Amino acid sequence: MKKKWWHDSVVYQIYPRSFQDSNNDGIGDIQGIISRLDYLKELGIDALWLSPVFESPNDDNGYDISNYQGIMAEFGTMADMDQLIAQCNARGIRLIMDLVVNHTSDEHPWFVESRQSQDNSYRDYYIWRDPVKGEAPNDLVSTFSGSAWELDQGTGQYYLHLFSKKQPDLNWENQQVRQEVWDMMNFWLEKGIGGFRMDVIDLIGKQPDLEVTGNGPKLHEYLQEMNHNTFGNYDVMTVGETWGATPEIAKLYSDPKREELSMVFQFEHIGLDEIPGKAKWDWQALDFKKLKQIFSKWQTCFNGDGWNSLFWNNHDTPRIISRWGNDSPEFRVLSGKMLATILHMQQGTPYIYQGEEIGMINTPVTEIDQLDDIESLNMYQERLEAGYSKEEILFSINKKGRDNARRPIHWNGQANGGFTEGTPWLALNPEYDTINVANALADSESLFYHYQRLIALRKEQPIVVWGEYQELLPDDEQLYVYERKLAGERWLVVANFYEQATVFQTDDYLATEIILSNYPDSALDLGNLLLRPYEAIVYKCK
Ligand code: TEU
Ligand code: CA
Repeated sequence: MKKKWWHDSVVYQIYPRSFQDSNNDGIGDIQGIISRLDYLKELGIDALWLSPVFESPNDDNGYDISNYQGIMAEFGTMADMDQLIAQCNARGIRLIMDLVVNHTSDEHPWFVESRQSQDNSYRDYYIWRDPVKGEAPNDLVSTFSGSAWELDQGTGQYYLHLFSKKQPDLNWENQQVRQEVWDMMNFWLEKGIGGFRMDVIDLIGKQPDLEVTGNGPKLHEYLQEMNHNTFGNYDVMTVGETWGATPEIAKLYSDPKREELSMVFQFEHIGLDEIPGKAKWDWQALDFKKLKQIFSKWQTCFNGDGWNSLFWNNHDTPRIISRWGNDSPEFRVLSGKMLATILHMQQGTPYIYQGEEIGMINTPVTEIDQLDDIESLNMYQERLEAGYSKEEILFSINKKGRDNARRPIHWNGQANGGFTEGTPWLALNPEYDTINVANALADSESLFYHYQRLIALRKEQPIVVWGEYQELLPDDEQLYVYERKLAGERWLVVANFYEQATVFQTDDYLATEIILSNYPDSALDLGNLLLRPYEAIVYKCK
């Protein structure tokens, strides 16, 4: 596989609304991000994935775009954006933009035109269907509750929206739509960005009349056309958000010979605490052995014909320490270091979501008006109407709601955690006085420096990027153990995923050095190793 810059890179995701406010309107913005680039440089990341900053009515906080070549006024101006790109590139940090082209906002001029009349020249930019027996054309449903079809009274037809009613799906079968997307992508590539994260890109091949949404028949044809008309002419990185990806499907996206994307986000591990066949809200405890199986499957499926992304968190998921670690004061950092170690020692491009590096945790709510996210608000109404109790619904939202990820970042222990001197658009997690960047930078044992070390190891040690992976003890209920091997060098990652102490022993490996641990005094003897709560150690072995 030809080496690319993103093979040994680490990407940091920023949700701009919640990162840093610079003008005290309580909303994060681009100048705020610029003011924090040196912090990100100190962490050691190589690329920044920026969630959407384009003009948007914010029905879905920027994932409903009304102008792809304009910057949302709350976030700043195009001059600010040009400055951010220049400031990133000056630091050797590539800027990855969020490409949201499965749908636009209903306030995008294309849709405003399209809904004017059935013979409007933009009509076919979107997916319009006649009512069937006076009802929606079929049973497709929206991720944000309810039917995926909305009746437009003006022209008497339904339009498709797999997300909110204000996010009409684009019609990718229309070559004019594809050309508009290529032109927009090239506008941003010519500005010197480092690539794209592609929002729900698995949906652009949809066949709505057949109720096919993900992995449609023309999906890869469109992606190859996109590659050849835009980013394929640049040394940039592309990552597709593909909820239904299996290893075989991931190879279709990321095999370099196919000239599509660099890699995809697969979500098999992310669904493990959901009751199979039910919604994300129907929670069950994590099946740890399944988590290991999924990691090992993805670590061993590519042989130069694809590439992994590695992530625990993003702006759609609850905070990983609360979800699968332990967010008590005693174990928050320890379990955070364990989770970071077992992910970052794997092969692939790791993604760190803002605040993950300082161990931010979930923010439980007691009332629905403490939330902002349309997905949670719509689900709340839908489940109330379906007879769920308020307690049941809030339990689900506190476990899995997206606002858990969107609380403003804690920079210090001052008012509003130094995020703003105004009123934050969304209340902060109350623990910002202890969990914050200033405290993390002042503490050599903080989670921040553990992430910094993991990022540095990926740069310094080819075994982390290219080493062969092999799992040990797959049936163990609490240990995750795997080997990385390259050119005679062998590393062993040994992690206790839980609070209960346990023992690991092997005579197949002789540890010669501890590369990294979340305890200052981990033992070297693998003949009879006691692992304390969440103890995670990386050994160099003979
Ligand atoms: O998310 C795709 C998506 O389906 C998620 O919304 C997911 O289903 C849900 O959050 C369960 O966790 C992408 C963006 O990441 C998300 O923020 C947008 O809301 C969505 O697409 C629509 O653009
Ligand atoms: Ca602001």
